[in-house]
Amino acid sequence: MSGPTGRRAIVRGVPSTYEQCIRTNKDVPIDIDLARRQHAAYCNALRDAGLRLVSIEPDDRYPDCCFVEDTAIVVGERAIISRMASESRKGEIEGVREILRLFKLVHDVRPPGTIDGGDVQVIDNKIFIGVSERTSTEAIIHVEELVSDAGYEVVPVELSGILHLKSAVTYLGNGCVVMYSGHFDKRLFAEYKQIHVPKGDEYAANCLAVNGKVLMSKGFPGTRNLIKGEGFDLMELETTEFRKGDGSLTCLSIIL
Ligand code: CIR
Repeated sequence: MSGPTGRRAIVRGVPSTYEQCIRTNKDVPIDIDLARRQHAAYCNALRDAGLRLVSIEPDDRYPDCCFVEDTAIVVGERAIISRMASESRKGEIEGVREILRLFKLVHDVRPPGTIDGGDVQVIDNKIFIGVSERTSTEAIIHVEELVSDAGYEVVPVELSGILHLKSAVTYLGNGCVVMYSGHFDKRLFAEYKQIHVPKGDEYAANCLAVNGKVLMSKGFPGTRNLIKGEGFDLMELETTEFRKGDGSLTCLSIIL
């Protein structure tokens, strides 16, 4: 099996202000204790996948801070700190920068570009980046400048009607992506085997693959069977409280 690998995962716990995070449906109550238990189970799954965890304390000033993926993009030996478009999330990067400096060569996205890590899907030497409400073409051009000398090719993906690229497509390894179409040009992923999630399972397209394991959200048997059918070693996790915050599995970590 060949696929994404990592030694460490940066994670950030659930702040007590989490219910005030940016979300589509503000009327649904969030159970913070349950969110914390789901986060703890996620951390255990990452450990089971062989990752050493680097935990950052949650910061109540930033209700979205558990969605640490958005704060940085890690490509090889470089870490690119996001310039986040969301005003309430901008301060999240400081705690993450300190940690990344210990392990990577750190760069900042230059203004006026904006980017969220959730828009970035690395597959081998290709970096697919969603052009979204959060991620601009200026930022994509800058990322390209920073990584092209290391042999990476950047592929912009125009998005419509979804938050992030990885809300709709993620890489599983072995040349397989899982996705739901309709929000981007799926021909950009023509070289990969495409697993299309059944209708109603859109949320399940966000899977986290690392070190030969695939973490997926519980409650989507159709998608689970399709992924299992390709021979992947699956771990299913409850993510109900993160879904209410418009987040999912990849959003909760940065893999190094
Ligand atoms: C936000 O809207 O920024 C958060 N409530 C959700 C971020 C999810 N992150 C991700 O998909 N990478």
